[in-house]
Amino acid sequence: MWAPLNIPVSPKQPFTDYTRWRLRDTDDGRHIWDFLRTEDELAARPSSNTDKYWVGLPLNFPALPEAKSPLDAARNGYTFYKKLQTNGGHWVGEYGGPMFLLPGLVIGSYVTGMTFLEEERLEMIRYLFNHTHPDDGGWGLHIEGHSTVLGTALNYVALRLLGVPAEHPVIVRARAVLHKLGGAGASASWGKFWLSVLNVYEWEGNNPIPPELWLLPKWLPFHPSRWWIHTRTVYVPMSYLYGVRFKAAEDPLILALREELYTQPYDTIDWPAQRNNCIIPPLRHAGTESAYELIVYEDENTGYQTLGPVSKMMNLIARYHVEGPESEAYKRHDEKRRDFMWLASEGMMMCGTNGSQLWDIGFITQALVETGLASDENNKESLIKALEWLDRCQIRENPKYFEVSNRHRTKGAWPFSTKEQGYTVSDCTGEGLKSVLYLQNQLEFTPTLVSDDRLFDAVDILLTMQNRDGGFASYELVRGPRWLELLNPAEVFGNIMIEYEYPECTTSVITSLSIFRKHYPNYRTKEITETIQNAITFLHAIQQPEGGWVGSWGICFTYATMFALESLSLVGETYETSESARRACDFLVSKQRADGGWGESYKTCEACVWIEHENTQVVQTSWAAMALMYAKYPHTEPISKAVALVMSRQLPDGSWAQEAIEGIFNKTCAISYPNFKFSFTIWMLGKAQKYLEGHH
Ligand code: LAN
Repeated sequence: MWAPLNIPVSPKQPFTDYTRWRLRDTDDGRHIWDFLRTEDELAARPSSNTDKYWVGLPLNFPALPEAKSPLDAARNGYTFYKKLQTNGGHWVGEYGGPMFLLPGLVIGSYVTGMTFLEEERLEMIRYLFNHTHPDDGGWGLHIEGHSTVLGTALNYVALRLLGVPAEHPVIVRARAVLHKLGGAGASASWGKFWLSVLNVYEWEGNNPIPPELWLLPKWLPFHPSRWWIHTRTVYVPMSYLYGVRFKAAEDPLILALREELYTQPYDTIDWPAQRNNCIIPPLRHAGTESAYELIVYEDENTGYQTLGPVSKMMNLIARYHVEGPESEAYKRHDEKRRDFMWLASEGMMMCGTNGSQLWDIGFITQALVETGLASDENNKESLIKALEWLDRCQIRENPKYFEVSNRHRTKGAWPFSTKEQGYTVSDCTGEGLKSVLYLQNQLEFTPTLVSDDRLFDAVDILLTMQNRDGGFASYELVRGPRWLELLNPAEVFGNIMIEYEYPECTTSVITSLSIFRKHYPNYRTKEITETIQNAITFLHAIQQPEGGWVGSWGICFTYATMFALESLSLVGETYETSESARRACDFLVSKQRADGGWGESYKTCEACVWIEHENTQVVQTSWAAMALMYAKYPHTEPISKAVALVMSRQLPDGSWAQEAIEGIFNKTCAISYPNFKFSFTIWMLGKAQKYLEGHH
């Protein structure tokens, strides 16, 4: 058990001194929050705008001259946003939203004997207090979701492990919800898994997670190497920990939790009868061995952060189980937990990845070049710094174990967050490539840092990622059959068993290759042309009859339709020339609200039909207006109304306030992209200036 803490009841005020938190600024873009204890440390590290902004301390920037035009407003927006750029050149940002990640961090740390700073514990507690559902005091799958057993059981446990007593009012209220919902035994399978690791739920109550699958021949259509990379990367350590039946040592807190989590005494629970393991022990041993091998490869290839936050904590437990707390692996894992921990105004959370660095720098740099703001004298230095960061972020080699660990190549790719994380993502490579082309080839004052050969590497890798019907998936080619989805064991997520082709990934490849070929018309010309054509065919095929495209990673129609119309425009399809573009514009215009903006709920992503949000959103309004402009929509009114709405919500210092959550994954889980409220507003406003001038 960790040392006792004094826990205030109301989470409205910080539990720690917020003026002492600093975000470490590393060249490679790692995000680590340090708490400074001594006066010497404070003197050595004065707090930056970035520190203050992200924890919600006042910046007190002066009001900017009132914007008279969309471009003025865009410029004001960047005047603000530029002050948040790090010395390393990228922008930091919160990447929270999911409510099933922090419990993994806490449970994994607890069972392996890792600790947290007292301040980290206090702020994690505060974050969970602040995100109880206002109606009942439980927790859901993500911060805007209704209470579920999974969310409530796991976050309840996290709070108790962090040191909140069973009688604390937040805990009492949460326990009542948990019992009302049926107790922890009714949790989705991932919850049962974590509770088993903690030894407050019996392994017999889990469906089998056999590591032996790894021993099957790879040609089998359901072999785990064919699953979506996130699912299989989580499955590796899960099957290992299931295979060895990992259990934390009993202690008084664990014994207490066993009584708190269920509606009946622990001993009287009828755990589903121990299943007949049809697989004999030597095979189990071989299965766990090969799972362990994959765990080690994954750790070494990602600097011990792994592909994502779920596998991160499971790999850590497996390494502890085999190598113990004195090992190098243990130390490296311990340290890397902090890359996922993020401090916000409402406390400390665990993020969906170690950040969204590449993604954010990609959009803002393209926005600045397209709007012309890049050439403002006082923005030049900022753009050079951004290019330097993009240069450092490109992955230059294939990973060490990429064949044995079933990975796609990486040489030439850009990742979603940092180079160290090291995974190829199709659209991150597309956006990285575009940004570099914009900054290096379209501006006069920037140095050439990324050589032609390295740009060709990026193109080469994109060309390896097209699927037969022309679409692009996220990290790899689609490797498995669709029916595998029937075996999806995670009840709370949809479409996670295999890769799927996504509109966003496909459009990013279309746009980046189209822009690339303008600058390098002789490189792999024929293949690039064919790739673009096939991707466009795919894009047409997945357009909804009503005219929109369903987004998979952003909410929702406005997001994907913007990218789709950008892609179509690059091959000459616009409102005047293409039925498809026309249908898309008409669809979007039909959803514009009387106030000039757009607003769609995250629920749209699961329903695949438009569901209105209660409020108009500046980010979605920007996406919709950009979509119309890409398609050269002939009537200016919807666009000028959108501009007016976005300008009316701009604050005197040039920024915009945070509105509803922007992103989504696996159909159901919302995730934050707080930097979108800068990149897409600025981009749209600057673009609108040119568009509206062109129509006068
Ligand atoms: C992400 C974040 C980025 C996102 C985009 C680049 C935006 C997208 O266009 C392609 C897919 C990708 C890379 C993506 C995939 C799934 C991720 C990694 C996430 C949504 C962030 C968190 C999520 C991950 C699966 C969370 C852990 C949960 C599990 C179900 C394992």
